[in-house]
Amino acid sequence: CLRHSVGIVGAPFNRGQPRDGVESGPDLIRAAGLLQKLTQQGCAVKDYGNVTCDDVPADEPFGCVKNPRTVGRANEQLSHTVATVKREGKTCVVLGGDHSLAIGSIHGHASVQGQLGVVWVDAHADINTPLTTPTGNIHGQPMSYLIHELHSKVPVVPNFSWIKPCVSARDIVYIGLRDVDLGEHYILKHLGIKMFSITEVDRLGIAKVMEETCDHIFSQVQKPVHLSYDIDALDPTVCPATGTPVVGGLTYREGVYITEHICQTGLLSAVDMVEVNPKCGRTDHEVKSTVNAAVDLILGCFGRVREGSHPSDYCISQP
Ligand code: B3U
Ligand code: MN
Ligand code: MN
Repeated sequence: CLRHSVGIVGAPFNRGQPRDGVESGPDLIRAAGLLQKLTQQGCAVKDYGNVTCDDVPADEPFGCVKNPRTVGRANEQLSHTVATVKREGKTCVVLGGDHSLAIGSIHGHASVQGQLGVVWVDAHADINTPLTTPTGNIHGQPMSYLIHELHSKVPVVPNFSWIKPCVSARDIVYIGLRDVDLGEHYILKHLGIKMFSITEVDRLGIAKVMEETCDHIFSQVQKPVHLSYDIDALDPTVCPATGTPVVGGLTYREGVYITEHICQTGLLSAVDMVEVNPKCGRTDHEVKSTVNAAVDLILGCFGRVREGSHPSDYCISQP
């Protein structure tokens, strides 16, 4: 049995989208007992604290891209922190914050590990370029800055010049998509990116989806996996406290199954858990349900199994 060594990084980024509240994600997920629960299930856990996301003054839009300098600077810091966690030999967990943090998280991860497989679990593809984005929100764009094949299509945004594309289109798998923009759909099809929209989850079942996900990611060589998990992939009945909920999402069970299956590969190297926004919950129950799901998804990444588990030295007492 593997003893996971886990490094937690908080990234309270909120400038990749317009809503307040998502910056509380890291501390809420910690307050729900994440570190204690990971420790209880046998992980060695180190908390690296939060990466700050200070507003850069006079951060004028670049074209229609909003808050470019603030988001660019914060991600540069995050990239360095994630690289430190990876150099120290731990599986990195980045707690968001909005999904723009995937820029720094994946960049920092790849800077140490080289070629990665990326599993992106989300209602959205987050692959708009600065030129295709319908909203200007950078949380809808992170993948476009990271993919080699899109490099010539992406202009250099202020404070983004440190980014080097580090992921190949063939090493990406999407799961749970159900709200994809026109430009994004073109990019996904044009680059032949593997995707299991919620329709494929319905057709195949989550077990087959995960089998095929791993077949795809590991088809050439075994490589470290970066799991970028947007809580809005889950159905809003389970996870309503998020900025852009989309009906018809993954069930809690499908969501957890994804983490259990990736854990089983033994190649999980970094996880992002993003877009928990308490201010988008209408009741305390809605917020708790969302935060608890985020915690359970992370626990599933590190060996929690639903049938129960026992230490190898456990014996029941004799009468
Ligand atoms: N695709 C849209 C909407 C969106 C993306 N990610 C979220 N919403 N959470 C966009 O803004 O690019
Ligand atoms: Mn999303
Ligand atoms: Mn997302």
